[in-house]
Amino acid sequence: MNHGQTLEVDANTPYALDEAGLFGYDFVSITGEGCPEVLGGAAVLNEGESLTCTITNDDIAPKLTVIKRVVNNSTGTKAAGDFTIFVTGDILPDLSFPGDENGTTVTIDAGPYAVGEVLVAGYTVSYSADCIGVIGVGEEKTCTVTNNDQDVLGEDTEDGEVLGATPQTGISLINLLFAALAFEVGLYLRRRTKLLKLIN
Ligand SMILES: [Ca+2]
Ligand SMILES: [Ca+2]
Repeated sequence: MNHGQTLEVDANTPYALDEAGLFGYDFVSITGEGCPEVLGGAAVLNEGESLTCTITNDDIAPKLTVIKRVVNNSTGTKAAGDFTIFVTGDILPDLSFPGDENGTTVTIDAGPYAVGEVLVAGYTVSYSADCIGVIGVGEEKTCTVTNNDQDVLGEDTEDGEVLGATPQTGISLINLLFAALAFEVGLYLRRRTKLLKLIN
């Protein structure tokens, strides 16, 4: 049965009250006089009696883990903590924290999100697939941000990397790119939501 529905039952017969698990939601309580207090608990009604029970669920905040990898196979000396990670989304205020090889887990709002970082001179950056996307209640995703130290110009490349021209340091540049990216994701989702509403 659905929300607000009334069901006719036989008198003096125990009926168990339960709900099918809804992904991303925790069971909180059943309230109402004469109602069982736990899922699966039974209620018995006399003739002519009626019973109203309220089941409360709570949405589970999505979790995002950001793993920071730094590859120093040229002459780089930076560690994970020398990089600053950003997480941005449709609703949540932007989060910012230092990188960690063991991963940093944050709870975020359901919806679109994107992970970025402040560019560090002399390092290239690459993001795994789940560093941008949409996350639902109860979901857990992992994003890996990998930095590789750039070979110094004029030196032999040991790992076939493309030599970077001038390494960028621009906090403002990355923020701009990042904001544009997050905006695009948000825009896409709002369009999709509208479309779904039209279809249904
Ligand atoms: Ca909640
Ligand atoms: Ca390298």
